[in-house]
Amino acid sequence: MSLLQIKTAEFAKGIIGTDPILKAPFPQVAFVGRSNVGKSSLINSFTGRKKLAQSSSQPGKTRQINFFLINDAFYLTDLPGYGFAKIKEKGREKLRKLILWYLGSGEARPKAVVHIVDASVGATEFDLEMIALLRAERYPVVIVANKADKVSSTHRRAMIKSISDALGGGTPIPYSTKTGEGRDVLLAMIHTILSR
Ligand SMILES: Nc1nc2c(ncn2[C@@H]2O[C@H](COP(=O)(O)OP(=O)(O)O)[C@@H](O)[C@H]2O)c(=O)[nH]1
Ligand SMILES: [Mg+2]
Repeated sequence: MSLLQIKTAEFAKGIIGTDPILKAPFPQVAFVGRSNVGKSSLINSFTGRKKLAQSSSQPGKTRQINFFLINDAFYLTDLPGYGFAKIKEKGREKLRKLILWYLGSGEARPKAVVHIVDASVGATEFDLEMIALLRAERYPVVIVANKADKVSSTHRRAMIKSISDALGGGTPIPYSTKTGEGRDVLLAMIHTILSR
């Protein structure tokens, strides 16, 4: 198993629409997930940088798509969390449009999408909507079941199967930003995707 080594990781830019960065000669790997699934924590864990993506106690705070340049070779893109009820209707619609534009317009076209779900909650209706979009757009998808530490070992298999069934196949990678479980598997998968 060949792992991706994260040598450098730096914030490049936050965008809210078309931008010259989309023409940069680097592939993008998008990270998407419902608000509060631990996406910021996961980006920090994955890159091995404590504060790269601010992990915030206020869900739904990210209103832009953040580009992080990794190893001067690819962009990790952090999309706004979706499905957060506390954002007023208008703001929510804006975020929705931003996500649809990024994933659906063909202008950005990430090479793969990492879809993060909460292992202790399972796939929600928002996750079903997201996976439908990702499949329709024919993205290679990596499903990550974060907060695996919250699921007891007796429930783990059932959790993995239920998420896999709900999202239409593919085995989710159990991940925990608290224990580091799953990091090597995700690093290997991203390595493979970027090598294609
Ligand atoms: N138990 C557990 N909690 C986590 C894990 N990852 C994130 N969290 C917690 O989930 C909450 C939301 O995390 P955050 O990274 O801000 O989520 P985001 O809204 O998706 O960016 C925080 O309280 C984190 O400490 C994990 O792997 N296990
Ligand atoms: Mg966040």
